[in-house]
Amino acid sequence: MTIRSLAGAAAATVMMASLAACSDNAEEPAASAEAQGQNWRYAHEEYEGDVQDVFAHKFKEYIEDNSAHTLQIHRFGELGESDDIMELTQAGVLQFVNQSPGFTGSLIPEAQIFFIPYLLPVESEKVVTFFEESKAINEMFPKLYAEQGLELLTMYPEGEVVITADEPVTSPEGFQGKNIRTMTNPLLSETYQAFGATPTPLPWGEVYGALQTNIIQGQENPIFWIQSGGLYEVSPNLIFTGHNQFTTAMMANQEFFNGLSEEDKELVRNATDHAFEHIAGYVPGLGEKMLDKILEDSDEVTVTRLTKEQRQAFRERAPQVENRFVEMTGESGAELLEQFKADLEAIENE
Ligand code: 6CS
Repeated sequence: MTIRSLAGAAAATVMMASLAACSDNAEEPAASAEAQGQNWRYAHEEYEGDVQDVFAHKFKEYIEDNSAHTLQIHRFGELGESDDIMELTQAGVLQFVNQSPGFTGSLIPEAQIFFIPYLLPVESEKVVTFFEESKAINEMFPKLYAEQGLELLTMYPEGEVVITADEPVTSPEGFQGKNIRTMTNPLLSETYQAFGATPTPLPWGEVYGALQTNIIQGQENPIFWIQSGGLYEVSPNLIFTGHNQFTTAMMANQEFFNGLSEEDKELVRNATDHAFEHIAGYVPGLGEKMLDKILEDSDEVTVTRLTKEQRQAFRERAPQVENRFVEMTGESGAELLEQFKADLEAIENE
């Protein structure tokens, strides 16, 4: 553990104790608490104005405009890393959490389905329809999250995933010998191994420093995050491989959710729909806008869009990752994958 992550963990522990002390009002009689409104806590993984923050504020807006409840939003770093905010939610200290499957994959192996390359389309509009209509997302995933004490409220896209590296890479051979940072789930490591690189799982807080000190030579993320986190400053070669969409998920502590009145459950579901609809219009085109900002800001940045032939060399390596997904998740993963593909086909045919 680095000094930085130790400090983060210590801060999260202190925060956890003080949040637990603040949640004493949970013992108030339900009727009076509801009339007065409760203060709910919601943590996400990003910075001010980023996609998860926009989602959280739309959710808050709906809750506060339509009830006496208030919502306190905690951004990245306030309560530690992504794993810390998940732990706090499972412990009931936080009521809501936005955690990406990139980190949930170690808790719910099936969530790694989002890391089979070339499975999800990269076009935002298509992907939004997929998240709205998919049975795998809306019917199968909630059961898997429930097994971990979580009420899955929604999953939504954040944009096409782009690789950044220390040089413009156009083939799996070009990734040889490069440590590419991945979020901490085993299947994403399989993807980068298949792509010719040396996968290096790291929590978010360590990525910028690891690029700056050349411990890693690249990473993957949507463009808005490459801009907002300043990753282009330390990893200036942007490579569009078309291999994925960044997916994230928003959920509640299930015990908390089940204890809500029917009216409040409806409020939470409506607030989720309100936020999702906003994001559905916000994310398409965001990558292009943020790319313009990056290019305005830096003379060093290069943009490589792989040709169809160049992509094919990466695409050919996807089946081995898919096979590993099924090996890791067994029957449950195989059923999910079948439904996922059927849902995608239905969107293609619309
Ligand atoms: O790469 C990461 O770890 C982060 N990427 C995004 C787009 N959101 C949160 C996550 O922690």
